[in-house]
Amino acid sequence: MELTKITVTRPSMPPYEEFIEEIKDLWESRWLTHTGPKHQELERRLCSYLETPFISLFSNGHMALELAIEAMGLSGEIITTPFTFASTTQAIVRNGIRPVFCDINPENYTIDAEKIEALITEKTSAIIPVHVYGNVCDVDKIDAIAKKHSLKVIYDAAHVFGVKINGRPIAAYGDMSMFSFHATKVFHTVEGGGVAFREEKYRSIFAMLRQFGQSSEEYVPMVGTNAKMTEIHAAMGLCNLRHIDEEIAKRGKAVKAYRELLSNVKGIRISLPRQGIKENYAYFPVVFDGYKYSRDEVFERLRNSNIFARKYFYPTTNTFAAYKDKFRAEETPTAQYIADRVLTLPLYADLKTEDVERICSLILQ
Ligand code: T4K
Repeated sequence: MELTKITVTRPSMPPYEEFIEEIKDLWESRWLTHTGPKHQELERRLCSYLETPFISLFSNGHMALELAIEAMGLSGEIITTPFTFASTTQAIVRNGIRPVFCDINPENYTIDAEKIEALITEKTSAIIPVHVYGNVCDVDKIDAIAKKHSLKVIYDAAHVFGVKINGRPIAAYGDMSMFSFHATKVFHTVEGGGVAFREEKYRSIFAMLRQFGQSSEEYVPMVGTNAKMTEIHAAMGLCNLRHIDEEIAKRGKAVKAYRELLSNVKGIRISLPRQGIKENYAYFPVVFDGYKYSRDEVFERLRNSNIFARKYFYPTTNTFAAYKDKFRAEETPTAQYIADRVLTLPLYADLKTEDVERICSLILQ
């Protein structure tokens, strides 16, 4: 008998009938894209859920980040980390800006805030830290550094939808926060993304940048692109948002089971939230450091049982072939160390406790 395939993640889906009901009126209105009523409603609902004054929606998280960098007029150098998905670094480089890589801290794999100041030069315009896996950055320290050196901060918040720090929403930190609404994320619109911000002027700038730089049919004051969210995607978001709290709770149940089974195992490190964090259980990374099997051995063993964990985030972005000879990976040793040892285990709302137990017993046996 073939074992059921378990992948690192599996999208949450609203009830089929609910989605059909949500998109029904599009057959009447024939208004399918270009900031239509569903897009606008999703914006309003997300502002309320994420407790942010403004959010602009885009075709995906990557375009959201690229355009956030552009909208803020950043240039020169941006301090960031290489322990992330390709998108973060690519968004900086595609804006013609040099990423300056700061190492990560070994506890929760976010930027090591103690190492930021040494990397600041007269060319530095911003910091783009990544709240990786749902773990939050040292936001207070980053805020203090940014203020001291007059730098902008855009958080790559792709993994932290709904997270709070001591009751304060994650989007309240930095100048902007980019969220990914990709199918594999805690909250999704199939493909999609958003930037949360507090300065109203960016609303119209984002509206132009994502629609060919146009502000009206006959006036094109900016060089823009096409990065709009369609009404069908917004409809998926409206449905998913109604169920988000139960989906996060279901993920939490799987994480609890993992934590119980994998805590206190010699050579296995799991990350636990800092105090006061309301988690969203986005990913479950495990670091094999001195364990009886290497990360790659565990990866293979799971794969042989039809379980597809992922090496998020290996390799680090500063070693990508696209940037050959441009960066020195030795400058971010902790990122290299973790990237060589980390495995992200399957995690999604429908993951059964029996499956978590099976995965853990394959790792532990
Ligand atoms: N910043 C950070 C820190 C990010 O992690 C990401 C995206 C971004 C920025 C950019 O945001 P977006 O532009 O993507 O909105 C996946 C996702 O595509 C990507 O969104 C995500 N991060 C990244 C961490 O994971 P891949 O290349 O691993 O995707 P893929 O196709 O291998 O899918 C992973 C697993 O998900 C599959 O094994 C099966 C499952 N899956 C996937 C898809 C697409 C499904 O069950 N259904 C599906 O439709 O990047």
